[in-house]
Amino acid sequence: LQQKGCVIWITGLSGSGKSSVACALSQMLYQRGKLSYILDGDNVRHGLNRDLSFKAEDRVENIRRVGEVAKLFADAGFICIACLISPYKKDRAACRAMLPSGDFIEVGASPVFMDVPLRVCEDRDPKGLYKLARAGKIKGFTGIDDPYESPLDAEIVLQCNTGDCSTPGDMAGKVISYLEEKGYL
Ligand code: GGZ
Repeated sequence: LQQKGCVIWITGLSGSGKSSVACALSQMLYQRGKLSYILDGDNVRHGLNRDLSFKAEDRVENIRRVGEVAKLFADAGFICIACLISPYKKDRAACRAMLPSGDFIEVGASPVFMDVPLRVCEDRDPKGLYKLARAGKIKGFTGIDDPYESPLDAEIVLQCNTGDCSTPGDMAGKVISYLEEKGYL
């Protein structure tokens, strides 16, 4: 196997498009004959992390575990794509610190300015969760009554400030270019 592993960590609000970009990216890597694996918060929470809630300390543990698993995949030579809201800077930094420098690539899937992305995500509301959160039926929802700390140190920022966003494929293409530039592809 001639492949150098790394972790692509996609952070952003619910509905920001993390999973769609991860899927498009994984397909592009497959077409290039590269092994990748997606660790999606939403899926991992059904198995490995099903004991965890959305309160702050459980989010911390959720991110720590996924960081550790992502590291194992990277060690095995995979391009591991982790997509979690991962709202706290400190936890993303801890995951970054688990890997050799350069092997943790943080992708800000939502724009830097909080008020705009929230509106875009809320407009999309693919699962109706924002509506429930606004109605007080989900407590502690990221962006509504729980914080999201935008990354200031992201290697790649995929911006989507308006309803007229690039496609997940275009965004994934930017990640591919970055991986090429850095010698992972
Ligand atoms: C945020 C929540 C919450 C709360 C349920 N806050 O868009 P989705 O639905 O499919 O993805 C979200 C997912 C977030 O899980 P993560 O593991 O990525 O979160 S974290 O990194 O913060 O641990 C959302 C759904 O779970 N969801 N309740 N209160 N998102």
